[in-house]
Amino acid sequence: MSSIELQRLSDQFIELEEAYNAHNYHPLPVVLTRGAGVYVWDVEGKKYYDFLAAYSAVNQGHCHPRITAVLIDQVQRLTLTSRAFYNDQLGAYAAFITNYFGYDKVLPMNTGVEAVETALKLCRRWAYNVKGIANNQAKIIVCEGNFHGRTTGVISFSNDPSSYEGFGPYMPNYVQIPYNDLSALNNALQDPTVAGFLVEPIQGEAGVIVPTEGYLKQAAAMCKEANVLFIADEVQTGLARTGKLLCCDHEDVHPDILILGKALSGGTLPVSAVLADDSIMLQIKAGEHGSTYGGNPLACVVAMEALKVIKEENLAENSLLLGEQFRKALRELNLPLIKEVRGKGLFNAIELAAPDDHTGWDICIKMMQNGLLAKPTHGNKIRFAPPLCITSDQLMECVQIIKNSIIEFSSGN
Ligand code: IF1
Repeated sequence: MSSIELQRLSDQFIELEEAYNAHNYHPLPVVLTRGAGVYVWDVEGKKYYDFLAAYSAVNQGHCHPRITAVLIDQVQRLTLTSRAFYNDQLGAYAAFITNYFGYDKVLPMNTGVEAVETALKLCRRWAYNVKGIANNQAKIIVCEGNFHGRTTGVISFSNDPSSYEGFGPYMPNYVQIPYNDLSALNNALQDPTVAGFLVEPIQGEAGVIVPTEGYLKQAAAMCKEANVLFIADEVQTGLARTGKLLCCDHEDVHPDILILGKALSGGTLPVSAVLADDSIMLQIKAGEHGSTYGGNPLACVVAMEALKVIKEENLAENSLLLGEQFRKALRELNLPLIKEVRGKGLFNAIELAAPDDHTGWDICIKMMQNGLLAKPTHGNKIRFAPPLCITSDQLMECVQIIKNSIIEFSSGN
């Protein structure tokens, strides 16, 4: 087919989606049809480096053979029983993941936001049953710039209008404080009706905002002192993304409630999890919380294999080492348009010295034309988060693509 015919092919897929799918996203104009490791291919046969990794849901790489193998085996045997009955995979998975992260219990859910909502319910139930806060009075501290998902409950404590505007009324009793501000946290913790502090160890959607060294450690200690639960949302920062198994591990913080999602399934199907010890987890009794697919046998086998791959392929170590290389190489480009390079492990972003909010998009279009896919966040920041199986040579090739794309953009090519 000619390049015109191929472009027409992509357009047909785009037009079909525009015609029948909700317009709740603004995707880059690329139609993907295959993925393997760090690569994805579009319908025209063009190959790209995937530097978004489905928002860190394919840390293990696209279509990891070990994960797809256990999925294919289980999907032909038993996919879903509901929790009305036991199944032969959930117990093994629960034992595996609680041991893997060092908690008494796991509550399995599906999407990240369901796990966040579950953590909030656990925190409130603990507040009433254990801390002794009066019923319906529990408050939870959250940070400005947060992103924890898109349910009406969770957007109630967002301060990003694109997340909450026009979806009210909102859930009360959330206290917003500035991120990375221990004094503000200390003040908020003086309120005896505070039950929990929900925080992203690095704020992803806000543009990979890395807090000051020691922030998480001191915040966790202050919460302990105030008998408030430290709740870490590691949906995006967890599972080796930042160069440790959990981002909290950089400061030896063990959250009271740990929230996982995304790469927990290696990008095959929605699998999330909430981990906590018995004093918290057993405050929810039979019939008081759940979901149709939570803990389904297919999710269990996939998640176990996805977790094994992370450790056996040393993805955290690779992320830590290559993240350093990536930030160093980007900084050494000395490109005027790059105002800041920040991140931890292979969870990075650049902030552009651009006054408008379309420069990020325009540069992502250039990088797409040059074979690398990334997405801007809040206009002038571009997140770079490839699968953690990327090699140093591949990473350096991507630095060249980023460099050439920014130079082409700057010179108007
Ligand atoms: C979108 C980004 C947004 C998350 C954290 C919970 C969830 C997410 C820290 C909810 C989800 C996704 C959602 C997706 C784009 C992406 C995202 F930060 F990763 F870039 F939106 F901010 N906690 N993040 O990052 O998990 O329910 O989606 O499984 O909604 O546009 P989910």
